Amino acid sequence: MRIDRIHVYQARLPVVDGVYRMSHTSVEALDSTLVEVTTDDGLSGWGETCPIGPVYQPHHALGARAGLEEMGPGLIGTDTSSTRAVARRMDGLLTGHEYVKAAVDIAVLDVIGQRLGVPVSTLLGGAVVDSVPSYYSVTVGEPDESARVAAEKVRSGYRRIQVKVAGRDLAEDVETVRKVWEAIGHRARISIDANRAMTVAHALQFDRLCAEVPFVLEQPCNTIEEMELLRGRLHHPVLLDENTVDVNTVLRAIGSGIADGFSFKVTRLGGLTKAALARDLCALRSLPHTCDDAWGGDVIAAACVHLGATVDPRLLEGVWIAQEHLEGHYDPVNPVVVKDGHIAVPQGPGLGVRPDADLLERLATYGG
Ligand code: 0XW
Ligand code: MG
Repeated sequence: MRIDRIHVYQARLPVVDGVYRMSHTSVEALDSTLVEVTTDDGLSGWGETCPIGPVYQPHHALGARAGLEEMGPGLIGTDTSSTRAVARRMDGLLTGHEYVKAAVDIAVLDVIGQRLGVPVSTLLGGAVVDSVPSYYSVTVGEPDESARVAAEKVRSGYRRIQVKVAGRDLAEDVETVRKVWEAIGHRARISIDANRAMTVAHALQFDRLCAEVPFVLEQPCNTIEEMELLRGRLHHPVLLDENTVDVNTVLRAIGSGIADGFSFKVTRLGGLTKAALARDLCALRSLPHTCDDAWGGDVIAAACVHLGATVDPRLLEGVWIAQEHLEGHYDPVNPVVVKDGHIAVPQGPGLGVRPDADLLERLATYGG
């Protein structure tokens, strides 16, 4: 039951449907890091961490690999019967860098699930659904085009549309929001995501100019202090995304009431074990949230879906995965896909997906 080897792999993931534009940064290809943790009882489990470039949040692909290099040798011999014990071991080897530790946490849960013959969702408290709603993210674009894409995605089954704004003229953002609303109306819920690019003054103006459109405003400003300044001054509910840098910050945000919900990233919070804690804190205050990650393939997608399946459906804003922007799968046999705006919870023990290692580039091995 002890870790005897850790393999680190890289996957290059081009964005197949064009550039994915956000207020601060655009991405054309992603660099994903996968870990395969093998144990001395003959099992192996997979984890993944894929920052969406080096600018979205203080995570980057090279940092993920450096963190694994720092911890890898010291993790050999660690007992995998408890994710909390593995977390303590990782904290003894490297402070912080939750997005790196997340990949190991997910891989260890995959191992435990296989050992016990249960899906990861069972280890996280138990699935309450067998498929989770996803949402579509419309990148920063020209107003008519954003409205066209939003309408098309609603027709295909999505019941939540996220629209990226900011980093350009306020007037164009306002026009985009109005056109999306005209195009989809109440057929889907709308999130407007500024990805940290608005000043407080800009967010207040934007909020007033779009007062007639029902949406949640996601991470308008850069810092949590700026977000605090918005409290009580907006027509629209507010979600925190990039500011939720760890579970402690989520706890603080819930305690101070600065957000009406969250856009969680599993790797940013430190993996599934910690994201499940954030889920439970949200449940105590009836706060809605997503179960996403920044980017990545089947492994992180499966992890997000397992977590999403354990959330009270009333509080689940959706599970975003990158699949619609990717070509191919690490696991061509049991790929994680969005169908009619929903994602089936993977069956089988552990994560329920198994990458074909031949499709990945092996970068390093620790142990053995
Ligand atoms: C829609 N996402 C989950 C995908 C990109 O990583 C950005 C992100 C977000 O909500 O900011
Ligand atoms: Mg966001």
